[in-house]
Order: sequence, then C-alpha cells, then structure tokens
Amino acid sequence: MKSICVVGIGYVGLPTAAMFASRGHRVVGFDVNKKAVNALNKGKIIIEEPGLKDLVKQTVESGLLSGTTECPDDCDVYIIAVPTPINPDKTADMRYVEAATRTITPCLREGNIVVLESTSPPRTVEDLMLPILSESGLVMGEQVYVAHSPERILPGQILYELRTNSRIVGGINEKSSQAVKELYSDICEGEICLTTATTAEMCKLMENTFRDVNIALANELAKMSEELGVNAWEVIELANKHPRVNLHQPGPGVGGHCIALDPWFLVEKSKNALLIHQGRLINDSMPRYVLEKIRTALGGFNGQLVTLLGVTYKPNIDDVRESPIMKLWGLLKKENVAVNVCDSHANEKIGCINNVYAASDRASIVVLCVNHDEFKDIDFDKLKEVMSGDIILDTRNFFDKDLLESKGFKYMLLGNGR
Ligand code: SAJ
Repeated sequence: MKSICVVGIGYVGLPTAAMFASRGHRVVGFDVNKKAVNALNKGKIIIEEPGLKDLVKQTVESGLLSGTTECPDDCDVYIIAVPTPINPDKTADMRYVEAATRTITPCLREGNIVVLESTSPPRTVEDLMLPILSESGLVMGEQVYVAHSPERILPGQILYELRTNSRIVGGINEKSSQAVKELYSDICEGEICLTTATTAEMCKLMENTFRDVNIALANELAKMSEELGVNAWEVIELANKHPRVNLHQPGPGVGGHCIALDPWFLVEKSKNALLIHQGRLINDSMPRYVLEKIRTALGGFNGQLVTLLGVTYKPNIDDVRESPIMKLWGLLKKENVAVNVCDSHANEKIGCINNVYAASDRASIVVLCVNHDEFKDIDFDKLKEVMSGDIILDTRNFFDKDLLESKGFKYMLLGNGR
C-alpha cells in the first residue's frame, strides 16, 4: 500500500484518486477548491460521470480516500492532474502546473514519485518542472522518480477507460519510467508503454490533434457539400466503406477541455504546425457558421425565438467547457436574438430549461445542437403544437428526416446541400 496525493480533483484527478483507493492505497485528493474537497469528504461528487459517485462513496467510506485543501507532506507519490487551460492568445496557461509543482516540492522525500498527468506542451516536465523539483535538494531521477503519464480517458466512460486503456509512461530516466509503470499497473489492465517524458507529451497532443484535424476535415466537407449540392453524411457513409477511410462527423464545432485546446500547444511550440493550425480555425468557425444557417432559415433576425437543444460539449455529460454551443448562444445574444436553451445535464445556473416543450414554447426554430439520449424521445406532435414556427435545424444528423417532414416540419441538416 502506498500513500498517494492527487493534486487536482477534477474530471481526471478524482476518478484516478478513487481508482487507486479502490486498489487499497491511501489516497488524499488535494485541491484549492473547497467545494470539491468538502463534497469529497462527504463521499459526494460535484461532476457527472457514470459510476464515479458510487466509487467515491465506497472508497471514502472505507477510509482510504479523503480530500484536503493543504498539501500533505508525508506521501510516497504525488500525481498532478490540474487543468492546463489556454490564454486568450492561444498559448498554454501553465500556472496551475507550475503552482502544483512548487507546492509539492517542499514535501518531497527520497524515494518519492512525481507524475504529471495534465496534458502539457512538449518539454514541460524537462523545462518547467525539473528545475522547480530540484530546488528540493534531491536528485531527480535518482532520489525522486519523475514522469509524464498523460491521462487519455474519455469523459462519459472514464472509469472503464482508466482501467482498460493502454498507458504511456514517459520517465525522465529508465528508473523513473519503471517506478511509475509499477505504480499504474495497480489500476491499469492495458499495456503500459515506456518512453521519454517529452515523447509522452507529444503522443498525448498528437492523439487529440489527430481527432481535431479529422473533425476539421469533416466540417470542411459539410461546408463544401452545402456549396456543391451533396449530402456530407451520405458521402461519409459511402466513403467509409473503403477499408482505409474513416471520415469523422461534422457538427457545430469542437468542445471540451482537450481536443479544442491541445492542438494549440503544438502551434505555440512549432512553426511547422500549419495543418494543425488550420484545423483549429475551421473547427472554431463552426458556431458562427451555424449562426448564419439559423439567420438564413429565419430570413433574418426579427424578434423570433430560437431554441437550442443541448449546450454541453458532447452528449450525456454535464461539461460545458469550450462548448461550441455556449459560443453559438453568445453569438445569438450579441445579435439580440431571444434564445431558450434546453439541457437537463448542464448546471441550471447557466440558465437552461430542463423541459424540451417548455423551452420550445413559441420558438420559430429548434436547433438540435447536442445529441443527448433524451432527445430521442421527443414527441414531435407536441413540439409542433408549442412552437410558433416549423423549422428544425439538425447539426448532428440525429433526427429522422422523413418522420419530421411527415409531421409538417421543415427539416434542415447541417452539411446537406441536396
Ligand atoms: N466531435 C465532432 N465530430 C466527431 C467527433 C467528435 O464534432 O466526429 C466533437 C464532439 O462533439 C466534441 C468534441 O469533438 O465537442 C470532442 O469530443 P470527443 O468525444 O472526441 O473527445 P473528448 O474531448 O471528450 O476526449 C478526448 C479523447 N481523445 C481522443 O479520443 C483522441 C480522450 O481519450 C482524451 O482523454 C481526452 O480528449 C483528454 O482528456 O485529452
């Protein structure tokens, strides 16, 4: 049994902490967010993630998991899982990683392990963390083992992926890689691959960049299809029958705290990241593109009510970070358009309405923005009754066109120029 401090108990840190505790380690979740720490000490969580509530409750009740707002100085392992947001100029904001590193440095003892899980620009461990950690007077790699082991878990299936995904461990030397591999083999059933810290940083960024660039390609396809009179969704279906093609899905933009941000870390660090830069710009253009589609559908904005279905960055989660729908909402507000947003997952405090029919009452257009499961059950007769208009704009190819048209709606699909 090890004593582990997880610095940052958000979407990554908390599940990781709970997982280690469930394997018999004594784990302390350290965070400056008192609300998160208080909730944790009561065995509760303040984020939505399947299975997490039960695991946290169980591990807190067993006495192995607890929260604190003071960094403990008696741990064997320090895992840093703090956010790495982006500055307005699209450079990485490394303040949290730096602060976390400074906080743990005086706590370090010989034999300790330090792991950076936060997604970070290449060379963060080498250039930012090691100089600070060395202020402890201990020799990094010899007396303290240091590695980057990027989190790669998909929100919505975090616990499953934590256990089953392969894991990259990039140590600052072989001893560090081995020590961290041994640690994670307690929670990870997937392959644990060893490399250098900087390669691990690059791997994580390229994984999310791969997805971002591919989504940009799909969004470009959607725009071209509308221009050239084809249906992008049909193109995707047919082209993907080719054994080596995997076109992604277009949509109103890319959100979340990872894919929408990580490629910028490469743009910041390398003048060669040209395609990556373009991909980001294309994906970031999508909320405005959808805004213009709404404007055209309505024949201009003249006091109509627009209803957005879904505001989170992807389905069936509560996370609105970098959500393109929040951006679309903001753009509509700037145009002084009346907007109702329906999302039972998102925090009510941002002003969402839970009920689809209440949110669509007197709406001229309903825009399907996020394919939450509950939108599968919409009663379109009821929706038609409450709306004042008859336009449905589907940005996800989620609704059944024939059904909607049989109910008298004008159905518009993002990316369909046919
Ligand atoms: N999206 C599209 N079209 C697609 C796929 C996704 O528009 O074809 C959009 C979604 O609507 C969403 C955004 O992309 O707004 C990102 O969603 P996602 O499900 O692709 O990914 P995330 O951000 O939830 O999680 C990603 C994962 N990375 C990869 O799949 C390579 C996850 O494994 C990482 O751990 C996570 O980023 C992270 O924390 O870095």
